[in-house]
Amino acid sequence: LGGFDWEDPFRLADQLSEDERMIADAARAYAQEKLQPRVTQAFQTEHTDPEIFREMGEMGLLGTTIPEQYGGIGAGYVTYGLVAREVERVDSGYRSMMSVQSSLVMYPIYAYGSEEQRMKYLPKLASGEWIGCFGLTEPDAGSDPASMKTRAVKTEGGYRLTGTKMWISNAPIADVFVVWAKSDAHDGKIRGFVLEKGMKGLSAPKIENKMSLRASITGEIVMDGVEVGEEALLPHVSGLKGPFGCLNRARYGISWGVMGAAEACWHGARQYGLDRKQFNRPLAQTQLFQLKLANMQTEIALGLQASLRVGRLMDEANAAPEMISIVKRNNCGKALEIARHARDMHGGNGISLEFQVIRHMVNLETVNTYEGTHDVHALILGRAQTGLQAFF
Ligand code: TGC
Ligand code: FAD
Repeated sequence: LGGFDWEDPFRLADQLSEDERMIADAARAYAQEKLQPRVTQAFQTEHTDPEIFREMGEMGLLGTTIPEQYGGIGAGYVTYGLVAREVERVDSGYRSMMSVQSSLVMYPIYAYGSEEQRMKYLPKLASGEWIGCFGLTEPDAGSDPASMKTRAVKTEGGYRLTGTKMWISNAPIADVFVVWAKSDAHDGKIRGFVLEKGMKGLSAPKIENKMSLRASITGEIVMDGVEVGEEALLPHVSGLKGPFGCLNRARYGISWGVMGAAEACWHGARQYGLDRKQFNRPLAQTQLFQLKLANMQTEIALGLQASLRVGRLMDEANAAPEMISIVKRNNCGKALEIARHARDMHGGNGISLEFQVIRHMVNLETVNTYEGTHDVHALILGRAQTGLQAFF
């Protein structure tokens, strides 16, 4: 029989390649040395430092799956997941900044864009010189993006876009906007457009006073008759499968990321229980405390194995969206539960930002909601096994 490492119960590390381990270690070192020291203040003051994109770009953490000729490092989806785990171990907001740039901006330009669009945008997005955002959600179209109101109307040289996107990560500091609109020139089908900061009629006001994901800036995208040329259209995709193709990747990354946040909470609770004595013994020596630690360890070990399996299938281009719904939904739900328990196990100290757990807890409320809520993913899975549509 082999040994048991409490931190890595199923020896996930042994299931990774040398390259995967190396990139994960580098991401961990960057996140712990450069992100961890500034996160509490960033969260407190609701400040997003655009420099973080440059730092991540330099480390090769943006668009990890994009081929080298466009500025990426041509790594696989398991590597992308491992990076998300390390960044979100510090803060879900930092992972959000990274995954929007990688999966929701670089991926659609790479997968659906023209060669000119790839060459123009991808290298600068990979280096972090340009910041990107992804506009799908609207004030009246969240879980049901098919009901979006944003329209692209054909003009002589291109299109005129009108509409408002809501809850958009990175938008107020973005240089590049991937937005989805119903296009009258394409039978009202949803099409993707790449807009640029400074275009007439385009603005991105910040949404203030979020109590969650405060280190990651969020805004609206207001398009008041934005005129673009034909070259702004993403030529190679039409319909909801365009944005969903991007969401598959981002949702998969989130499934790893939230396990990083959960690990941070678990490790914090364990250490707190070892350090703090009540009734003349460490809290960690009580049965209830150990039960909670065992539950955390079990859910995280299972969640990471599941994400690894889905990641391997993604690397073989053989994963189904429903598999991604399972890991996004379950890992987010479990991470949120773990963060709430860890907060409780820290007692009064648990509500202080100093002990980190409440920050993870409130962040995970967002992560459980965006990219398809916990319940919406249940409906996707319910439909897949009954053949019955329960959305409406
Ligand atoms: P439905 O009839 O199911 O599908 C319409 C068309 O889309 C295709 N499709 C997919 N293609 C690829 N991957 C997937 N996962 C796909 N899901 C659907 C489908 O095949 C069909 O194609 P076609 O060619 O037949 O037309 O559409 P519906 O309107 O019934 O959808 C219902 C539902 C609930 C599944 C869907 O709308 C949904 O998932 N809603 C959740 C919305 C969501 O996830 N929004 C995310 C916004 S972006 C964001 O939150 C970023 S936060 C990032 C950060 O900060 O980290
Ligand atoms: P709603 O769809 O109104 O849902 C409200 C509640 O109703 C939920 O509990 C939901 O599960 C439930 N519900 C909805 N439909 C059904 C149904 N048929 N049956 C049963 N229950 C149902 N979007 C982007 O496009 N780009 C981004 O970068 C982005 N970043 C975000 C960042 C943050 C901080 C946040 C909070 C959100 C972000 N979003 C982004 C938006 C996010 O994807 C949406 O909030 C999410 O899809 C849910 O939509 P909604 O908020 O309109 O909630």
